[in-house]
Amino acid sequence: MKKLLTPILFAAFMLVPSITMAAEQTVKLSIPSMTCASCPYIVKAAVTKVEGVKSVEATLEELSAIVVFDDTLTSLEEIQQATADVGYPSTLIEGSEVS
Ligand SMILES: [Cu+2]
Repeated sequence: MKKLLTPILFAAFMLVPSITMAAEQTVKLSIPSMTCASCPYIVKAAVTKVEGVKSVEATLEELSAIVVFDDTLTSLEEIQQATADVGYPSTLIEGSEVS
């Protein structure tokens, strides 16, 4: 029984993380053109509409937004396009990409 189960469990452990880790990305964007308390809400609303975006946390204090997205459905470029479309060009904060 033990001899049969071990290879199956090993295969399952090898497969599961590679699937989940490839799909979800977290990026931190610098958005210097946010100037008042409404701006983060506008940015959040625009980015949330992008298909594949799971969460958006925009803060005026840091002039940044942390975006979690499924990289099989969208991309960093599409998210940056969404912020630019509503008047807030954004840039990836160097080294913030967590995969
Ligand atoms: Cu504003």
